[in-house]
Amino acid sequence: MEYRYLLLEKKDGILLVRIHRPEELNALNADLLSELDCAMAEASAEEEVRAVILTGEGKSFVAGADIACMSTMDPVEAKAFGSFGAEVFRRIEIMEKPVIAAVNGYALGGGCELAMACDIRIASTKAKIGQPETSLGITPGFNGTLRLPRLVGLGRAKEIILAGETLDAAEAYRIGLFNKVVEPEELLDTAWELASKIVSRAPLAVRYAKEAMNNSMESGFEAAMAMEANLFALCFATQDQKEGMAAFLEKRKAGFSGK
Ligand code: CO8
Repeated sequence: MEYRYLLLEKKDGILLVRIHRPEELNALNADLLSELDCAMAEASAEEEVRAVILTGEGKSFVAGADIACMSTMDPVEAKAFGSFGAEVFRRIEIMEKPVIAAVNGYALGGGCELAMACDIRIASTKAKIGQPETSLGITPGFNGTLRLPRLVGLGRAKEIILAGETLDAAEAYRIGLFNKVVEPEELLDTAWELASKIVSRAPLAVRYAKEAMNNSMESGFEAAMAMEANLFALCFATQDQKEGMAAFLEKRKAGFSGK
């Protein structure tokens, strides 16, 4: 598919998706959200893609949902737009392949929510992240009220969302919202290095581990225990489990097939 707002690059099992809507600091309108949804669905379907890195072009990762578009919405339109964005982000969160956000600049409102839907967040020292919605007279609408408390704890999430705060990269790292902060010129290399490391592991084990962790945050302890046990057992039906363990015992590097 031809994309208007996304630039895609694929190499060594990794898909780099750059959000490119420079005049609006990569603000999310419905078309951009649809393109993102489509690119992620393609990445899910393509066997050669094993990890995705999501970043923004210019000084912004994503400066939020498009305020100009939202300004004239009635409640029905707002609900449809909010639900659509939330569904797109949910599909990213639960896709079978790992997604790393390389947060290069502003990640505000919907931008923070998009970064949180990714599995891991690597940020540049120039990144700024937060949920300024209450200063616009709205609540977060792409599930920031669900994911921020899970990532940083309820007290800190309430402080950020109720006060409409924006954090610098160091503070976001301190509270666990960013996994790592690096100089801007090192951002993509760092994200790429991490993605490469993940890609070198057994793909099904990576997929099941992600599924188990997502599930553990969303279900009761006993149900999560059962899910982990099942996914763990499922690994023993794969060639990669046999190869990984044989390689260890034979003191050689494993060659995984993804089967
Ligand atoms: N939407 C639309 N346009 C935007 C947005 C945005 N979110 N952010 C920036 N822009 C535009 C500006 O209007 C400006 O356009 P123009 O050149 O035509 O005036 C251009 O981008 C450049 O922006 P600035 O001149 O403001 O650049 P600065 O470097 O001075 O400031 C900031 C950068 C701090 C990022 C500033 O642009 C800003 O505060 N932006 C808004 C950030 C924000 O509030 N984001 C949250 C939006 S609400 C949201 O995301 C809710 C998600 C859930 C929605 C559910 C729907 C129902």
